[in-house]
Amino acid sequence: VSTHFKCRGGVYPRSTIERFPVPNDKVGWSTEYNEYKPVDYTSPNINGKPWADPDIGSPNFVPKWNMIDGTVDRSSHQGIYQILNERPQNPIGRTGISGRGILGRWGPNHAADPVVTRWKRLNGDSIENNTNNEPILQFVAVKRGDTGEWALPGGMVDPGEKVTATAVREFQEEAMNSLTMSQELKNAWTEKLRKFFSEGEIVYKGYVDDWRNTDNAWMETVAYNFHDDSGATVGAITLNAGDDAVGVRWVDITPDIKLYASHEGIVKETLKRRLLVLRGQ
Ligand code: RP5
Ligand code: MG
Ligand code: MG
Repeated sequence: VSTHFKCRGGVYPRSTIERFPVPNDKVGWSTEYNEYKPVDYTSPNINGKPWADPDIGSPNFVPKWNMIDGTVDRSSHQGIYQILNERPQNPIGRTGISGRGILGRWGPNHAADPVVTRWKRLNGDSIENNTNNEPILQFVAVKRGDTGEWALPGGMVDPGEKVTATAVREFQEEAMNSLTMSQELKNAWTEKLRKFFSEGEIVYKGYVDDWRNTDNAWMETVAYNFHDDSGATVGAITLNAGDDAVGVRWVDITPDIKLYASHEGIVKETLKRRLLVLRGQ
């Protein structure tokens, strides 16, 4: 991502605050924009939440920017971010709103995204082709409860959690509804899918153009591709939307696909890589 669009313009999520307009040529911090006066907004709902930072200036809050800070990773996949007036600055640029908005962390808010794929098949065996005679790759998408958009079933990295573990946990929560399973059933599934989920490959790492981003808080992710080549493991299970997901299904990765945040780019990159592997390149 060299710029951002989805976190510019319009009303900030779950608020009535209008973002200050940021034209394309005024995104970068190095471009002068004297009129720029974003509203400072940190949602009162994140106050005191265990996953949220205290306010900057709070007596016991001594964040270590740009590094691992205890169990919280405050380093960015984008490189070193700047601190201005004690606040981290969005590495892409202006968003029209300052503060943390509804994000818990100042600076990077780390997430993980599972890109679970299979080839589209006809009657279970032959692989279906598109008009260019290329096989069609499908991925597991969830319908997000907040925006209603289709998205990768990703989520936030818990303090101290390994990022790969987050990707697998979020898939199980949002696409398999593991949160309502008995511990026994959950363990059985974990065991059954252990090998499948141990063979993930990173397809993207970095900034996410998420509508919640602000000038001082933003989403970053690591997206892992877990591919079911034969379609016999995850490709064959019954999907079940859970947690904040309100729908789940296999979606064809087509050129005109529209998804939440920067997820189109991530699934298209996954398709490119899978086709290369398929052709033995
Ligand atoms: C996106 O938000 C990430 O790519 C990930 O999919 C998601 C994490 O946030 P929640 O799903 O927990 O809201 O930026
Ligand atoms: Mg989740
Ligand atoms: Mg999620």
